[in-house]
Amino acid sequence: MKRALITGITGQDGRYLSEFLTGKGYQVFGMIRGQNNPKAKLVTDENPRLELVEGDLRDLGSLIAALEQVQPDEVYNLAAISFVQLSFRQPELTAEITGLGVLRMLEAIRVVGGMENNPIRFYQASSSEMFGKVREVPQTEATPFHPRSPYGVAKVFGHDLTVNYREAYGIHASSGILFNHESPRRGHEFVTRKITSSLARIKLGLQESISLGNLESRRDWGYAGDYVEAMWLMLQQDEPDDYVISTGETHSIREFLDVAFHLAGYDSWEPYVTHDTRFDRPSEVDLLIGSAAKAKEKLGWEPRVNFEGLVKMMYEADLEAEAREASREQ
Ligand code: NDP
Ligand code: GDR
Repeated sequence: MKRALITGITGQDGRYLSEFLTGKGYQVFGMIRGQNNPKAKLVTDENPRLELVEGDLRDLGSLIAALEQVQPDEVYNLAAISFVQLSFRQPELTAEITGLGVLRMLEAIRVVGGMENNPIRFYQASSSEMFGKVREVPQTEATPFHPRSPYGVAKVFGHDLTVNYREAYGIHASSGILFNHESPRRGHEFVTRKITSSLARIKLGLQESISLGNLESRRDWGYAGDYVEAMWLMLQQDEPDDYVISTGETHSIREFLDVAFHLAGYDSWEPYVTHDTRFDRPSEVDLLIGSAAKAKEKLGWEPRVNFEGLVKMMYEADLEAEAREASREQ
């Protein structure tokens, strides 16, 4: 039975990946931080075969201890400060966790696995935010980076380091350059989930409007359940490498609103959306659209859920959850 360690187990991707790997027959360990983390119960209720180990990306000793305890075949490093807007307010913490955290995990693997023929395979959660002010359209593995936030800068550091540890120490380290991926498990701070959960509440008469920032930026949005399979596929290859994972379609926030409000039976979203400058960013990523041609060719990976299917899945899940919550409160 293969053994996998996932950091960021309580996040959107950690939850899907743990279920995916358990389904493949893995023994899965999730790294959990803090004392009495309330999300521990959520993830073990969801996946009763998941085991938890303590650790924090800010603490090298805790990473070494986790690796010694788990003895993993594969490590998926998903933990991060992942909210771009927060990274402008807490840039040092973002660099510490999203950037230096990768260094600590790679060092832990180097130390625990030994320098030569290190058997631990490593996945780094890199991001399309690294492309930032995009140098070409669509973005591929060869597109130069121009990050536009402290988060993007920290991810470039983690990505470059992953490549360096592969080249310097022969570690089977791969970097997945994943474009935005969403789901009913997406955090409420991200724009897609903020829209679908607010819309569900508007539909149920529990809320009047949504305050948003920039509606013009364009993202290549896929479904998280599809994307975790790509992470696993990367670690099954003989050679480690970097792969863009995306749908190849781009949509603005306005288009997301169009589809969501139409699904909910509204002619227009405009009466329900207000602009709040607090959600604008000091520098923005205007356009993202990826080419996953390499992943298709080498990994045989393709997304299954399209944009409309994704919006529908998220809105319907939120409508059900909000209705359940409202009836419980009555
Ligand atoms: P989430 O924000 O949902 O999850 C982040 C996870 O990181 C949480 O489990 C959190 O744990 C954990 N974490 C934060 N700080 C630490 C720390 N100091 N030590 C250990 N764990 C910590 O992210 P997603 O699941 O959406 O994304 C997973 C990864 O993929 C992230 O690295 C993200 O940057 C990257 N990514 C995501 C994309 C997306 O569209 N979702 C696209 C491209 C890249 P806790 O619950 O304790 O706070
Ligand atoms: P992003 O996702 O920054 O692409 O990072 P987010 O959903 O936060 O923003 C997408 C776009 O929507 C605009 N926007 C708003 N965003 C939020 N969060 N809240 C608002 O009210 C709002 N109004 C407009 C933003 O300005 C932006 O242009 C996500 C994260 O998961 C990263 O960790 C990951 O690396 C990238 O996707 C790929």
